[in-house]
Amino acid sequence: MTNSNSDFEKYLRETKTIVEEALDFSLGPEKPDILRESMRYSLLAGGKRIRPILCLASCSLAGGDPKLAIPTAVAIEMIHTMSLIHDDLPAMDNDDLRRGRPTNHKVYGDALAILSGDALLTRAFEMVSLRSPGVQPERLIKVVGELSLVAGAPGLVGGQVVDLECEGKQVDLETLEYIHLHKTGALLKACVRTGAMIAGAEENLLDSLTTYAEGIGLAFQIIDDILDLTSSSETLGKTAGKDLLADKTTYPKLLGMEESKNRALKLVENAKQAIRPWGKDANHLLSLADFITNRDR
Ligand code: GRG
Repeated sequence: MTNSNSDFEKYLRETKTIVEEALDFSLGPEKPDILRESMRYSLLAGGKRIRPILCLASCSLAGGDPKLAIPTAVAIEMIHTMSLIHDDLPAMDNDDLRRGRPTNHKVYGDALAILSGDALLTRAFEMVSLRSPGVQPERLIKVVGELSLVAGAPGLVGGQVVDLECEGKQVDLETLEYIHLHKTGALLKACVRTGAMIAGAEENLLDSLTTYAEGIGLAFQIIDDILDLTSSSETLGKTAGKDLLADKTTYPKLLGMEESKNRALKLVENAKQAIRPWGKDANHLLSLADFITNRDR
């Protein structure tokens, strides 16, 4: 038996509330005040919170208490928010709108935006290593290791560099997938792997979650490319139509709209297949995979 829609919507709503409260609580002692304000401006700006929810759902699937994974879920949202702040900077993607409001550097200036991103990134590691009561230190070390790989050259930074290098060039499908598996997929993979690590998951589950995350990661990005073409800035909360303006290579550009949609559906189906052996314990992750392809923002 899979989740009914209303069960899943309830789960999503309740888990999002838990995440929002934990995020609000996570930033306190930062000084000076302007730094705290800038960090909070971006961290508490809304967003779907899909990454922390994936982390908590994965901890549950692995038989853990999701409460113990909350600091890790917060850490992941901090890393994600940092990457959005830096991505929006004039030296990167140069955007004015994020999560329905002016980007961090538009409000606080480039220097503070860079520093707030830096502070969120380091705070993320503090959340896991110093603010995760009740979790065995060996598990926390694994989580720190996973997050450090994902944030650095083997993950977000590496993907971003290849993306910047490809600007204005023709890009083939293999390079496009390299960029997205690193820029977007790596952090999604860390969400489910770290959630399971907090629960002390065995390698076979971590492997299946990795396969699941690689599928939803690429599907997530295909849908992102489609929404950039078909949705409005108002709905997305970020500038729509940017890929076309910047002449970026996207899935719809390389494969066409129909083929892109089919590819996303196939990727999500494969992703779901990887975790089906965990039966009804996998229900939330199965529904989250569908949520990624059905989303409108
Ligand atoms: C400095 C360690 C370090 C890394 C920064 C800037 C950068 C390297 C990487 C860019 C990563 C990036 C912005 C990828 C795009 C990922 C993506 C699809 C974001 C949108 O995610 P949603 O739709 O956004 O989940 P919300 O707002 O809902 O959270």
